[in-house]
Amino acid sequence: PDVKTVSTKPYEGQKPGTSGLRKKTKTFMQENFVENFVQSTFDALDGDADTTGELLVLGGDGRYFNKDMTQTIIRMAYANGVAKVLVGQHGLISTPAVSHLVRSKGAAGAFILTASHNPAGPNEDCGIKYNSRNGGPAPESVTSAIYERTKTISEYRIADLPEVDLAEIGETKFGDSFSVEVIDATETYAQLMDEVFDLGEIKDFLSRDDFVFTYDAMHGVAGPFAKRIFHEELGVPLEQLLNCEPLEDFGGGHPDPNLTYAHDLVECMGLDQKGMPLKGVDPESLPDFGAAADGDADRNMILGKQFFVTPSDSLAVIANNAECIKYFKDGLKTVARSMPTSGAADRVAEEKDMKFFETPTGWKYFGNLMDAKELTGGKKDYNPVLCGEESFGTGSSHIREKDGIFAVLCWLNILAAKNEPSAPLVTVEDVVREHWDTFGRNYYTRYDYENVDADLAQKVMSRLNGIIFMFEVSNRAPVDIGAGFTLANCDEFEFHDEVDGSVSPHQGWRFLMEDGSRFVFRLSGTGSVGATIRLYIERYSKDDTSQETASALESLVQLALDFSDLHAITGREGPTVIT
Ligand code: VG1
Ligand code: CO
Repeated sequence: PDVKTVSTKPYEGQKPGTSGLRKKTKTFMQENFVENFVQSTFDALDGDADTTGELLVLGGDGRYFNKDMTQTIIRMAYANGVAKVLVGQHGLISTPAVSHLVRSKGAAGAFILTASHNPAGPNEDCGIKYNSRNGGPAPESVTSAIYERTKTISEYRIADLPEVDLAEIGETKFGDSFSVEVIDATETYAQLMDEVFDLGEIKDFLSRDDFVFTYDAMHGVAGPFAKRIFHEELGVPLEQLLNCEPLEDFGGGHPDPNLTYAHDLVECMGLDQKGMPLKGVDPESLPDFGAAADGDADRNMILGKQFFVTPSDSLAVIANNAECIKYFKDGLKTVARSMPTSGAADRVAEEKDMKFFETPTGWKYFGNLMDAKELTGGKKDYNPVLCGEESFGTGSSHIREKDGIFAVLCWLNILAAKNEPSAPLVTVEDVVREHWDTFGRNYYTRYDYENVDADLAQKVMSRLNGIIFMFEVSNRAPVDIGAGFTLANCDEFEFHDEVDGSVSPHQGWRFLMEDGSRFVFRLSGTGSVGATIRLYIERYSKDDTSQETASALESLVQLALDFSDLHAITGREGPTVIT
């Protein structure tokens, strides 16, 4: 096939955010927009990251415009000297499965076509993310190099390849030195899950007649993976697996597994959108376990019968019960969470003498820990790491991305271990309440203010900077700020990576109280329009663990709003979404 060089002009704003480049689909559909970003990526990858003569993995969440981007990237991969592209059937591969394929097939890297939890379609979002040789999101050094390149790009290379039939499994050669193989990605992922979990034990547990499991794939890429694992491997009837047909617009939905956007599942589990039990439903008629995924299947939401598990609690419970899971059977020794995630896991780590790390938001920071020799002690035996984020992300060192189905299997495995065949069912709620009884409870909520005018968001942040400055000049003396809270510390979170020495400043404004309560503000790095302000609120109680979250946090929320003057500055009356 002929390779041609096409001249182009830079687009502004091709800066990868928390998890790749995300923009409106219409922006992606502009002439050369995708080509510019892909060529800039190939250009930026040098040294060990160079893809020449190597294997590249290519997959996505099945959203609108992905098929076109898939063909474009294949043609550009050829033109840039890649030896082979491994692509998912219909272009579909979940983010965790891409991560595993890169690692297990020895690929140089991967392009993942997803805007994750953002809606899809001509008027919604698209995304491209590059993952490195370790299977994880490219580190900041690489994403910055890509961005720098997008600012000066003047040409890209593309080959005249015929369209690859993405429906047909198999390998097609083009010329002597390039091929494209279309694969069913559920196969290797199912093998991985079989290595990580005792699927037989989970299957036995699922066959109990007093336990009903349901899963909502929200029309994202999780569907085929859910069918493969939960139905084929574990025997869950297909009618209990909801929305498992990937659709280009996710059925018009917002594929974000939280109480607001996964409303069908939430209602089916007998909950309202605050995570409180719906009145007037017969609990007997409800499933015992419900879970949902986001568009690219790396997020998870865990629900019991009329019971919502916060992602932060989920991480802590898994950490505390890790030895039930085959992959952690030799003992889990390292736990990490993102900064805004609640401190529930910290208590488990402390109690069980595990190493503990706090990283900025986004999965790329966990990869370094997982690959660090210091953590593995340089030994052959791998020291597994469990990681989590408050944003419905849970995962471990079995791959280098968060993994929605992995989290669900962790829970099922824990329940399998805690239940005796003929004894009454130990439920999700029982497990969490027992956890709170032992460790206390970190009440937690997140308020999102989406699509705020960027200048107004900046005003809020300036105000927060002002408060932090005042605190500094008063020699960081603790201040009584009302409602029984004393401000003990406030700062902008700056991450110093112990592994590679890199520093990531400006990772969120933290206000820490003397009693361990806190509120945190951050600007989202995954939105496609305006600014999204996130407000994270947490309060710990050792003994009082049975309050409603909203009332337990009411005064702290009010303090955070007063501090930031968020509503007056932005003209909002409340958040767009509460999780
Ligand atoms: C959000 C979440 C973050 C997560 C990221 C990618 O980022 O807060 O925890 O890692 O999305 O998740 P931000 O910058 O918008 O807060 V995914 O599943 O969208 O790739
Ligand atoms: Co995602």
